[in-house]
Amino acid sequence: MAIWNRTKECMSADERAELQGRRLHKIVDYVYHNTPFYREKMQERGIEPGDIKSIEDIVKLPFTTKKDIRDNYPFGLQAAPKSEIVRVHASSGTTGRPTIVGYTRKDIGVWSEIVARAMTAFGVTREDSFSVAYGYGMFTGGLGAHYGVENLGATVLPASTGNTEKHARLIKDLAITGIACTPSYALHLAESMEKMGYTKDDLHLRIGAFGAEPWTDNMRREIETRLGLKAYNIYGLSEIMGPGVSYECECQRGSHINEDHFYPEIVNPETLEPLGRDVVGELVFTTITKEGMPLLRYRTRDLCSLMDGVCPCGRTSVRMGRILGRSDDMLIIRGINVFPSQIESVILSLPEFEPQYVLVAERNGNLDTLQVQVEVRPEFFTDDVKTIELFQKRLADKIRSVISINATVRVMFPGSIERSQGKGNHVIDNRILK
Ligand code: DLL
Repeated sequence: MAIWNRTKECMSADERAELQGRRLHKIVDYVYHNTPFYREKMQERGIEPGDIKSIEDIVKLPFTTKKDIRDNYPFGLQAAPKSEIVRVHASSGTTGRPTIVGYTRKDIGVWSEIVARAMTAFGVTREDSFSVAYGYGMFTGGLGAHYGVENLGATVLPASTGNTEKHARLIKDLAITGIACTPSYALHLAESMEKMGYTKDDLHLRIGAFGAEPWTDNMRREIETRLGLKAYNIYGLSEIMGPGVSYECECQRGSHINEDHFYPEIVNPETLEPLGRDVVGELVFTTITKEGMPLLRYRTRDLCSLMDGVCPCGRTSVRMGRILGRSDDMLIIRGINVFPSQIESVILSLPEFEPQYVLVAERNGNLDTLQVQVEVRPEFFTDDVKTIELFQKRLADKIRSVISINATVRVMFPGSIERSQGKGNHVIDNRILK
């Protein structure tokens, strides 16, 4: 398959390290002189831009957290002057102050370049028509994917979220060949299309660019079967850029990081000690070319590992494994770490359940309880209590054997769990309120 930017995506390890070192030095010098926050942090550590000579020197630099960005709301971490900022995005779905990220014209150019790299890796060409069904607006998904698809030269249908029936109809009538949205929305769309009586043969979909939330290989297979396409992972976060920080290629052995723009590290989330790249830990990024709001060693809270080495696709950039969860939304039930994605995998390993579920954590006295509410598939739906109890027991037993956790299972009617247009929310933690 084609490669969008062979020079950058297939660099030798030495060439890349040299480029990263040069860019790191430049960005550190830039933030030192333009962001008082970083100047102070570096002065506290007794370091100056001149101390950062190669990429290995990155460990001398301070970390940055989401709290740092919030504490400097709205524009405290912005390095470029206001006159250079052409776009501002604001993070979605968080409590308190939103995270504001400003982009210069050059930043927008880099962003549309990295998304074009991703789309090319998914096999998108100028002949494709792509529906972008991430939310447009302050969320980075819609506009981020949009600019990349346009840059590549394919046609964009800026569908955004909502209005699912009209969207489904246009996918069919306009012979749309690609779709970019969250995996939860892809399933919702599949369901709506099934209700509208469409079959895979009415559609021309062949490529899906899914991300913005954790998903599993079981979910990938489910979406692929129901929509009749090949599903690829695209990862990103608004603080660093938006979608396109990393992307899968046809080999689907991890997602290639655009390392010439974002330098990744894996650290222990408790001690912040750098870990081996192949160990699961917290992913940290330094933006080495960004002008609007460059970040040094930003703690993503995402847990994953990295894979070095040349991929059979020819790209040499480091790959990240699937996000196993976040170090901050991981549920701890009676001392056991539980990631929603683990439960999802178990649910999908049984034929009677839809991948529509909510995990409800409660505290009874001092004891944590976990309830898994999950929809039964319409074809398995019955009002026979014995059968429903059997379904509940089967799932509870499997969760116990795979994740070593006792959960109660509540089987829900088909269609009764609220569908998400954007990122799915699978966790209700009522313990936090107490
Ligand atoms: O979700 C940017 C994006 C839009 C990525 C569209 C991909 C596609 P935020 O709203 O800032 O930005 O959320 C970032 O979402 O730290 C991860 O926890 C999670 N996330 C994003 N992509 C993936 C993915 C966008 N492919 C946070 N797999 C990140 C798993 C993902 N988690």
